[in-house]
Amino acid sequence: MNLDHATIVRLAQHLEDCELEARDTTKITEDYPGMDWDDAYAIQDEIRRRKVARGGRIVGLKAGLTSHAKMKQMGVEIPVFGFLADSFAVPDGGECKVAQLIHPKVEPEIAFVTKRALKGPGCHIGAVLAATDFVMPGIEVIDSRYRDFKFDLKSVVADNTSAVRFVVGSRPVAVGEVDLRTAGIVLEKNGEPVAFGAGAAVLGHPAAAIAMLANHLGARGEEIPAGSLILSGGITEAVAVQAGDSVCLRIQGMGSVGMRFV
Ligand code: OOG
Ligand code: MG
Repeated sequence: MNLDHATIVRLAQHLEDCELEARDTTKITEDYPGMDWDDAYAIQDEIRRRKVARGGRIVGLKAGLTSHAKMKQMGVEIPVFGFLADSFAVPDGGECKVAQLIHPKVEPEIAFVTKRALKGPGCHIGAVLAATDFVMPGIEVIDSRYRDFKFDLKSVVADNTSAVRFVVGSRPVAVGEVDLRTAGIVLEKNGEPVAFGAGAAVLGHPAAAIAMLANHLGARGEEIPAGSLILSGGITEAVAVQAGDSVCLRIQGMGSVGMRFV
């Protein structure tokens, strides 16, 4: 680690204030070019600690930048991991208030819910499928705190991988009932199809993103607890939304999920 504890606390407070006050900022690596991966995850952990200290609950985890479409859109090369807080959850068909956000975009994702803990190293797709209780369609709303969504990987990790809101479908599907590689997806905005893909866009199989998360946590002596909700990452490029828009994600064999922006 290259940053001292006081700097980590200050940067976490700064980024979380930007989230809560819906204002953007410059990339933190501009001021701290020597920041390393451990510093970046330590800042994210401090944001998580702040939310829990205020009575918030961590309700899930997320993988991001797990598809080539997303990596290309953001100009980066490896996946990143973050957390989902209770305050991020929107009910299926519910409203998301744009005034609380900076420049929201939506991503079509496959959500996993685990029935057993997953621990790396050595976690693989088979272990993930065996530990998965069910899967559901999910839409993640991302809202990078960085101006114009311009970031590098360490800055985005510190910023809890742009997480801000999410919605998951209400019909759980057993993981054996659907081929998550070939399952087709359509993301609609205001009734128009705007992005298409299939589960395999995420690392060949979305369960591979969950295995990577378990291996990432394993290297830090942590695990994915049983009963976790995990977003496996955007299947297509993220789509910008504004007040008045409604979005719906349909996944073959898994039903649909939607939300409105007001
Ligand atoms: C980083 C978060 C990406 C995903 O699903 O790929 C992400 C960003 O693009 O702002 O959540
Ligand atoms: Mg995402």
